[in-house]
Amino acid sequence: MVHQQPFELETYLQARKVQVEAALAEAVTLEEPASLRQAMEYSLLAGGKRLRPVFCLASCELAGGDPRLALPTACALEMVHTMSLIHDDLPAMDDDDLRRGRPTNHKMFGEAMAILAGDALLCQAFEMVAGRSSGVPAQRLLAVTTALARAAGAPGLVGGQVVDLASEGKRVPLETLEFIHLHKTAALLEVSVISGALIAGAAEALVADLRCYARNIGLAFQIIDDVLDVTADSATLGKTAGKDLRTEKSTYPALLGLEASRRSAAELIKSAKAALASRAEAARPLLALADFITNRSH
Ligand code: GRG
Repeated sequence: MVHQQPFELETYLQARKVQVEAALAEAVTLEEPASLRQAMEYSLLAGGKRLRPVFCLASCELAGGDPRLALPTACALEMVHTMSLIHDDLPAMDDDDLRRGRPTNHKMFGEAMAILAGDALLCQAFEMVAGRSSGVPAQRLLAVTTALARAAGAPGLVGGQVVDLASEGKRVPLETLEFIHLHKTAALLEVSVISGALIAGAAEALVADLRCYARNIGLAFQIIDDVLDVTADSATLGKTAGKDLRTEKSTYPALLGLEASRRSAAELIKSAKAALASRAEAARPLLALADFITNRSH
């Protein structure tokens, strides 16, 4: 009988993070204006879990592709994510002064530069996919570009953020909260998961399973984010804790309570893993990453 070695997520994550950090460090090639480059890199190279790039590389591998071909897209996903954090922290949005353990972009460089650094990162993300992904057939890059544009735009992050802002200070129904989470958070996680597979030329059935996995982990991810806002401190989170309560934001803990929120996230993770159950061996990184989402401390 062959005993399978336990999957070492910590080691896997560390190795992938090193790969992503190295690619990100070289990604911004802009020379002038130096002030813009500095503002872009300040947030892009500020650490973070790098989960979206790791999901992309892991799904590329699962689909039998070479993850090195997915690295530019992995960087693009982190650029869109970083842009959304910079803009989310602005006074006109969530108005925060702490992110990833340091002052937010607008606190360092001013509001105008923070808006522009976000804009530049968003545009460069599309350049990474369309113009810096050598060795990947153009048709696959077109599919990734389209999916990324939808996830970042009105049918994704932007739409979710609009409803989120409109819901502040109100008690919204669970369906509205789910809408916000699916658009603001799950949409980018979904494209992170499927883009690696698209780059590898995965069959439609696998992309559909990955989509189902991703929507479930995406929703669970935001529920846990809401739970951590209540239970963790600012030093651990690297951002201001307890903010949702103070700003009377509708969250899962506010609507359901902490325990029911945790149970709801656990159910979603179970469904996510079930979507990949038939691919057990090749899907080990993604299965372990699903558990990481509920067990994380920040
Ligand atoms: C301008 C196209 C455009 C979009 C901006 C501001 C905005 C629209 C959307 C806000 C999206 C947002 C900030 C969602 C929160 C997602 C979330 C849970 C972030 C935390 O992600 P982690 O925990 O952070 O992966 P790290 O720092 O580890 O990367």
